[in-house]
Amino acid sequence: MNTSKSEAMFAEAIKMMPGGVNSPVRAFGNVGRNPLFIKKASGSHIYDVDGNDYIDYVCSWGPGILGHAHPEVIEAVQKAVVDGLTFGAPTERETKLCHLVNECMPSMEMMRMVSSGTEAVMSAIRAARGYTGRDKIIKFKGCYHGHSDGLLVKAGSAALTSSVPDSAGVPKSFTEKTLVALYNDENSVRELFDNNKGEIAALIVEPVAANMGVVPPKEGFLSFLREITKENGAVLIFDEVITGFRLSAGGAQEYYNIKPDLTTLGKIVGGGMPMAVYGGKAEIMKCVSPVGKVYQAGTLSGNPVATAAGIKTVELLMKNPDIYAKIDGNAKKLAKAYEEAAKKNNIAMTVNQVGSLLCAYFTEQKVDDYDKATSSDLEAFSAYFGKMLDGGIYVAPSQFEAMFVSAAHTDEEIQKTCELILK
Ligand code: HOZ
Repeated sequence: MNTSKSEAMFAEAIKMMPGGVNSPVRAFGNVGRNPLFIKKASGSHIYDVDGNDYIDYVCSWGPGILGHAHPEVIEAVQKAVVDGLTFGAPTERETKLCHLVNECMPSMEMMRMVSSGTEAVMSAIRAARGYTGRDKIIKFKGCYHGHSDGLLVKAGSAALTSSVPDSAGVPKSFTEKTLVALYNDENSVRELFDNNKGEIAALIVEPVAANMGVVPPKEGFLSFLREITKENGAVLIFDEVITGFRLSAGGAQEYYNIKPDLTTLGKIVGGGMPMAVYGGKAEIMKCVSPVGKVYQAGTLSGNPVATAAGIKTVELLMKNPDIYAKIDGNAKKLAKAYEEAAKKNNIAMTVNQVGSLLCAYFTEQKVDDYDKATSSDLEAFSAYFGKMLDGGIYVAPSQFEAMFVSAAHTDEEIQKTCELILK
């Protein structure tokens, strides 16, 4: 496979950007390769600048549930663009998107649009603190909620593979109100609530942890979180930046039938444009400025082009609920292929799959938390990644990211992927 143009572009990029990239995981740092520079993407395929064509299971880390450059989404964006790129003033589209989100996730009675998942989470936590008048929050080891200072504690995603669990540059005092519990471990949560009575503003969780690979919640874990937060007067925040509109149109909260107090959305809700949302109980959201005293603002918040892409994407998902059975079924086929390949080649492997999210870990342990996820053999992962890439399949260049299946993946492509996995 010729990647000479990508190599040349990378050599230039590293002079100008740390690692040559604008987000660390893209640097392919832990898989012994240099990143591919992408020219375009369409449907289930992504094409690099050397003309190589890959079946894509990164899907821009989640937004591409309909496949890349869906014609109806592109048309909506093109129509919006000619009227102007940004106004910094209200548009009708923002309210329309709010109604669609509320229809899918009734727990989101009121909401705010921002520009990234990081911003959504940061703002939701501020709202929870303003509402409760308390300072401490609980997060889970291995759950990733963006790169704001207070949340870069035992985070997942690239913070796992870069071997810097807690980022440099974050003052200790900024994270001292962030308490860390163990995912899927009820006792660890109970202990934190018991030891910090009346002090916890919020508990934030990825309902399916998808930044340490893919780790589903144990049965009853999410309802336990619902109960204990209620008992302690703390706000339950579901970080659905990945799971929102992916596990179902109503996200993980519909999939597991749990109603959080606040939710953060990103990725799919912007239809591939930089947009995210936070929202939930009106009583809490009314604490946000200008109604309440919790400040949050942004020039590009509720951007007219991003809202056009988001509206069309959400409408298409709502109109075509069969998509979910299809992508779930295809993810199951892939999971089965991994399991068969592991058996055939006598490789220690555990496969986790929830809806269209999946992850194969190179470990024989059942992966239900951070420590087990990080027991995966990363050299074996690198070898597997190289085999897939050379075979024309683009999967995340990190063990601790999910594999995303989209509605654009055809049966033939799933079959081709299964065959390569089994090779
Ligand atoms: N934190 C994102 C993955 N979980 C980063 C995605 C990107 O590099 O675009």
